[in-house]
Amino acid sequence: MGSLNIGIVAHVDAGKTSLTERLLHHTGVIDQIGSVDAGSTQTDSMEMERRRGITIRSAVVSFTIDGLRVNLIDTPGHPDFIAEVERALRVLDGAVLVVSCVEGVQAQTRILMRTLIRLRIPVLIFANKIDRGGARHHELLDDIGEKLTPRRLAMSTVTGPGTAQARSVPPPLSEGNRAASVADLLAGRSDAFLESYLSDTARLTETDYRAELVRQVRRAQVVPVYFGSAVTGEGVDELLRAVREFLPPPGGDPSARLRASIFKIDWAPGGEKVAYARVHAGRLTAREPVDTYRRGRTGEVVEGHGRTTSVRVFTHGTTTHETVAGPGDIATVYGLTQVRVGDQLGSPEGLPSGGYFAPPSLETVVRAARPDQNARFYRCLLRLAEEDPLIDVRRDETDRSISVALYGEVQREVVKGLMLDRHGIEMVFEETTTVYVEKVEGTGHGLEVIRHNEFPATVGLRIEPAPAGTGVRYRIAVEPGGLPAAFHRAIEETVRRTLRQGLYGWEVVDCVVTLTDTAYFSPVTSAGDFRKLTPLVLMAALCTAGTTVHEPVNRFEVEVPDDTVHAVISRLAAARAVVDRCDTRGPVSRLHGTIPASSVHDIERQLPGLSHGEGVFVATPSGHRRLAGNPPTRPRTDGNPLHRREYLTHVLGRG
Ligand SMILES: Nc1nc2c(ncn2[C@@H]2O[C@H](COP(=O)(O)OP(=O)(O)OP(=O)(O)O)[C@@H](O)[C@H]2O)c(=O)[nH]1
Ligand SMILES: [Mg+2]
Repeated sequence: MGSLNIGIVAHVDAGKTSLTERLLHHTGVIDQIGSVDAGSTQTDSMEMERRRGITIRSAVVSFTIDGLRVNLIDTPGHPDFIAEVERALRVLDGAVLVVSCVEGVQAQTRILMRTLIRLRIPVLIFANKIDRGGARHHELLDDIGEKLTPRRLAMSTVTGPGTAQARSVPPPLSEGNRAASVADLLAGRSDAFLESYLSDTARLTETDYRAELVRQVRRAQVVPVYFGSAVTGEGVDELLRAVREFLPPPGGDPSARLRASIFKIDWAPGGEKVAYARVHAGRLTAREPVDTYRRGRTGEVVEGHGRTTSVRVFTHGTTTHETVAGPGDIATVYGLTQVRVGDQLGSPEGLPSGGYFAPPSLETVVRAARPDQNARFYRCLLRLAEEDPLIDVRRDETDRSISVALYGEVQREVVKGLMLDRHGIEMVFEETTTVYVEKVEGTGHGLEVIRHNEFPATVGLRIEPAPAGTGVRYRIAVEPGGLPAAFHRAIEETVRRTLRQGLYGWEVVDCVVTLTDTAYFSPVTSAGDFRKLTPLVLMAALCTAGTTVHEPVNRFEVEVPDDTVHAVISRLAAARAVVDRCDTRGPVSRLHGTIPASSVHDIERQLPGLSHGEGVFVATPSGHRRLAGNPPTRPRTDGNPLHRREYLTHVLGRG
């Protein structure tokens, strides 16, 4: 039996976990519907999730619709856990995006939709909470059309919105006035459909409309919108039918080389590591050796080896059974003690090289409250990083201080809670610093020629700026055959590693580095010579190009009562936020703008006091902006003297 893997994604509190519970009930997996508020759902199973009533880690459950097994991943909505969503997105065949009919399209929803569109993942929208006071129907459709995608199609109308009796009614596609607007939408992406529509409208049947709609949804060209309620169950059967009909069942060749990605790490009650893998191709079997692949810190592929002891696939809810996992399956894999989230099994092909969302922008020095626990504390943090690599645990070379990168306050509390619950370690957070980045200002060249430097090698590099969000791109402008592949690899890896710390100690992003000159002596020169020479050349190039320091910023939306809007605006201005839009709807105003990531927490803390406790503030990472004034230097570096400006200026004499 093949499986379909779907994810439920949305802004925090939109109702993802409640909807998951409903889907499990409607497909006969559970008899009793659990509730988020009572901490009794299938997918919010971590102690801390139940306590807080929010989802922290993605969870997998499965059910069957008409003979098709569906694995469903319930994801967290809080922006601090966006990395969890990203991991899920890498293994999905389709997504259900939940939007609340009461709150409307929220900031996080927009970011998620943008990413789903970019990844061409087919999407169904579930417009939830039609039973709740203030639920809107037509306005929400307009909102979705304006903020998420103009290519959306309402699959139901609502009667009695905002009451427990609210019903969602699916009208046919091909009848009355609706036929023309549906045809108009579909014809926009299909000349064949346009032609049949224009030549003989009357001959097109409901089946023709549906078949074309299925094609376009599967190609991520149209997004159907279903109205309903995760609490009353209204619209849930219709959504299940849509999952079966509109989302593409996965393909994949079972006889091909194994390729599977690990998107979640968990621990069995006995402490054994459990890796959740989605198989893309080939077969994953118990008691077999497997090769593992991951990206190292500098983007290089790191290979490892392990042996599975057990492979289980989901059958019913959260239960699994031992079997061979094939393409499309999500399996829990035991025995691979070295793997972590983001690794691939079997093949390095398609190994991701960058994230879909911005990485954390705050870095905090941490320690165990009891100094005698510090060594164990570091090991436990590394173990946590296997589940969540973006926390990026680092230990400073010189003062041995440990730091972690975090998205925000809620994640910080969760990390603290996990350390205490799992390992009995009380964790102390010291100063939090912003993680800045450096961008290249102009074009710079560096060249060290063989016989004129202390290594038997020539390296020439050019560095130049590139558009925001493109990371570090590396190009070769020399005859590739002129240098052994191992030397090329050594140069590229060293370029990437060197750029982790620029002239001010921050990571250098958005640039293109081009290899312009090479030479070596055979058989004297080694890859090690290139590894030692490359940083000198690159840092010299960087010095001539110059860099500027940029701070991470968030897009924010804040909703406040009208009479408090002036106070809120002036507080935002003091926090160096830039407000670029202000909409007033009834008694509330909604402000939109950009704010330094470092100010987000202060605003969150101050808002209740400024807005009679009624303000709602949502911020999501959104790139960087140039810092005015004197650029700050990174306080903790990896100890490499090349990363200190003084060294470059005085020792190399090239600053
Ligand atoms: N009235 C009503 N309340 C709902 C509905 N769906 C969810 N809720 C309530 O909304 C709150 C949030 O629901 P969750 O299911 O935890 O939302 P979530 O999207 O999983 O939240 P996170 O995982 O933390 O992002 C809970 O109090 C639910 O009871 C609905 O259809 N109608
Ligand atoms: Mg949830």
